[in-house]
Amino acid sequence: MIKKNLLVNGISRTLIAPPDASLANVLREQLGLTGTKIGCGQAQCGCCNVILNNKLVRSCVTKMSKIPDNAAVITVEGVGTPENLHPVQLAWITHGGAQCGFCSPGFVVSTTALLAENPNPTREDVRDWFQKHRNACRCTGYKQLVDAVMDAAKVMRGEMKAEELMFKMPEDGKIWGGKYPRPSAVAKVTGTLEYGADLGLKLPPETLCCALVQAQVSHGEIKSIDTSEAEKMPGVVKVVTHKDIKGKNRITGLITFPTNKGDGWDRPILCDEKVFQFGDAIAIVCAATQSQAKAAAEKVKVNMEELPAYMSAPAAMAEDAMEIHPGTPNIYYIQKIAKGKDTKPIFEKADVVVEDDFYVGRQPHMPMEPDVGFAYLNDDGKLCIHSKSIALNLHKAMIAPGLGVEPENLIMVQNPTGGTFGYKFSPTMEALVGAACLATGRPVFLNYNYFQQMTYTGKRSPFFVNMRYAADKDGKLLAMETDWSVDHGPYSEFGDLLTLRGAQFMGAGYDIPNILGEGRTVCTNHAWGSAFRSYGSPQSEFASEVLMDELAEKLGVDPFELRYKNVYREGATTPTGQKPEVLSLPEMLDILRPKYKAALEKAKKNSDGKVKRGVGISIGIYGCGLDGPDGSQVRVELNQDNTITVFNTWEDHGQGADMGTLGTAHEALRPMGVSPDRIRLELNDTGNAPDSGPSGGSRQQVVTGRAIQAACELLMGAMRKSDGTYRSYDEMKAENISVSYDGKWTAPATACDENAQGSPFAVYMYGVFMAEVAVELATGKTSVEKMTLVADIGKVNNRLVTDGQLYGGIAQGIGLALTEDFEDLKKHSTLMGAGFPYAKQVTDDIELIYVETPRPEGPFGAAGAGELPLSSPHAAIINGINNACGVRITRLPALPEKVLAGLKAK
Ligand code: MCN
Ligand code: FES
Ligand code: FES
Repeated sequence: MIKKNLLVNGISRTLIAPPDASLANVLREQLGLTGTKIGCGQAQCGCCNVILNNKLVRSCVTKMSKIPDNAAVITVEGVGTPENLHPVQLAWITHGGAQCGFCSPGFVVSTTALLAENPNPTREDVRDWFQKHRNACRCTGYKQLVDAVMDAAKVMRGEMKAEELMFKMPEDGKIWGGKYPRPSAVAKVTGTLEYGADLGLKLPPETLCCALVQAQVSHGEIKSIDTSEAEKMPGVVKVVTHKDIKGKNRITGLITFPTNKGDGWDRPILCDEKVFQFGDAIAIVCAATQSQAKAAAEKVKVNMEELPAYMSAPAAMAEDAMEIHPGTPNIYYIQKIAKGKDTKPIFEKADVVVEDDFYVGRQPHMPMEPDVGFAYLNDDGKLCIHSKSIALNLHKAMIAPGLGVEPENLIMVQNPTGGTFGYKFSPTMEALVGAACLATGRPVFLNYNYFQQMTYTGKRSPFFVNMRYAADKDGKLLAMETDWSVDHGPYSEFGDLLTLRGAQFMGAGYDIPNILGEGRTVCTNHAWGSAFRSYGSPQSEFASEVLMDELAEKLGVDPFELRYKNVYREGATTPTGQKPEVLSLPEMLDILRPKYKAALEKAKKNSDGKVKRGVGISIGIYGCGLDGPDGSQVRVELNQDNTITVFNTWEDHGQGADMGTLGTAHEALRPMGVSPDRIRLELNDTGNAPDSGPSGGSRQQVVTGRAIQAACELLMGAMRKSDGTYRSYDEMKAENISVSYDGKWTAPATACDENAQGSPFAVYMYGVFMAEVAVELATGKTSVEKMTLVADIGKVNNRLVTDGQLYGGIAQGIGLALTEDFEDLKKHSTLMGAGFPYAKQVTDDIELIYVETPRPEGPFGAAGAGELPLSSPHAAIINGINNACGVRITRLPALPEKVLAGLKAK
């Protein structure tokens, strides 16, 4: 131990700590300053930024022994407080800089250090600073962050008053469609919002810390598990194995498709007979401290016979491949699509045919907050699990039988969450902490490190696609044929549904009268497939949007005009034979056309022997909802103080469930004139909220939005008096009228049949992406210089939120196109190794153009927003590369060496 005196936020502190303890841990655990977050723990994200003796440092790698005595430390708590916000924090709120907010304290501290050094930075200075200091944000695409820094700097230089930065309530009291800051923003930018790891530190003293014993191979048969040595280690209370689990010890994938050859009971909570992928959990050590649990986990001996690992769909589909789950074929689900006439004669006679193979890989989600959660038994003996779940009721059904708990005795709660981007549509550690809590009878806490986050959570499932288009000589699409294989990793949950997405979104946006195709879900030993934002459409639309450019090239026409000719118009149907609910694509393309022409000219003018510039277009479409009659339920209650509480499970990844709920409820209650501060939110606790379904499939604004609207209308109806005024709480009680109302809504949609025909979504999102790229001829390096998105997401609830959704999704599209991958278990297991896009990889020049076509089924005309921006921006970038230098990339990511090889081959 060493003794250090530190001046923390101006207060003198004496600290006794191990010399190798990190400053981040000491601040959080010993001083309770949990505003300093730990993301990567590896100096790659800046979530842990503090200012140490006037210098910005990453406190996760700053050892106590290296800190000079009497050093001055400033954490986010020292920058400003909720009552006394620093201009940087205020600007962050006003510009929508905090989505999940997990990166916000680090950025706020980083910006404070920047402005102390350079009070008048340019936008590029700001971006350079964030790049240099590795401040990473996965939600925002950085643009709103730079906007915030520029305004904060103005305030600090005295060129703008802080009041000018504050949100002003419009005179008509309407916040729908405006920029009202999200309710959680103040807590996020001041570091006072408590995420799972922060809450974990504040659990009662009897709480046990968990450490996992995990598979070090990708496929193997377990011969024995010896826990005897580990049990004797200091502080260990129990080593939990499959033998301690009272239920089926399986997470059910809730298979709903009758033709699925698996039964869905394929994912062990703790492995018993086999391990199916690297990192699979085999045992959980529960001990008094984290370090004791980790030390003991090292002592668990697992005798394993390694089996051949099938690390891709083609490998697992090979004739001689063994069944990964014995008794279930590796190809366990087939999805066909058949629309219109037989395509064979059409292809034979067509004027033009194009065909190509495409691959979109295993994109990692890379949220800033690694997976975390805890469990305890409440006073009623119910098991309560708090996690990052974005599918609370679904997870309850998926894990209860495996744990041996009745669903009514299981309560699921979502902690404030630092981003998921879909990986939390699958349960991760929920069943593990549940099992550990039941086995020990004590509260338990589990926090993954970033290596575990990367290697032992689900990933985007790679698609191997072959696609053909037939067209007439004028470019009218006549038919499409598709064949796709989905590498879904070892666990089946939602793999069939994802394969169906291939049928629904390949060719989406175009009126293709005749389609024939087949997709298959393949079990492999690589990372299990979980939802990732836009679920299936980035894989599907990459193929159909790049092939569209190949068709234009063969026809010798402009790819923009070829799209214009074929997009949905009156009489058109989607690939599933559905009539689109609105027809805004021609209008959207008309808006973009002059910008496209100007961009092409600019690209040509600015190309030379060293750098070639080009422009690419893509159409992006995604549905809002779960297939078919997706439903949601919400409760509203009038409180004694005449405020109104909304109860729902609109889980918040960071997208803004709080603002979504508030904005929708406020608009619904506007006839009564309730101000936003009188609407309270009780979100994401299955113990007190009805089931609003998961936050997947960009469904909540539409489906839960409609349920909020319904509940508010019921309450208002009950409160309305004959003279048009409204009853107070006391009046309601006096007249014995209920103050609590459940609103429900079910989408008027029909699930697809075995040929993928149906009307699966009542509402869709539509987008047109334009990428302006530059390719360096000597290296093959591509940079995206500008992105434009014309988006029709219906009427907008909150512009700060939707701007943030669109910017952030585009940034992930840039990553998907150029750098991101999770193929190599070693190389790709860190943020930097997996190609995480930092500030300088994401262009600062992103233009958003909204076409707000009201949706007949959306609440106040809204569609969803979350997934549109990642549906096909990568296809526009890849098309831009071809336009720039004639290299067609069909396997992502377009790393410099791939582009260079293409240039050399020409
Ligand atoms: N919204 C709006 N006006 C509209 C449509 C939406 O203001 N016309 C707002 C909503 O109020 C909500 C947000 O935009 O705050 C997204 O709404 P919606 O599209 O309905 O999506 P969900 O709320 O169901 O959120 C899920 C969606 C998905 S599926 C993923 S994955 C995702 C995403 O949103 N992951 C995210 N956005 C994310 N954003 C962040 N920061 N982090 C993630 O992990
Ligand atoms: Fe410290 Fe990521 S840089 S947590
Ligand atoms: Fe930056 Fe979520 S707001 S990571």
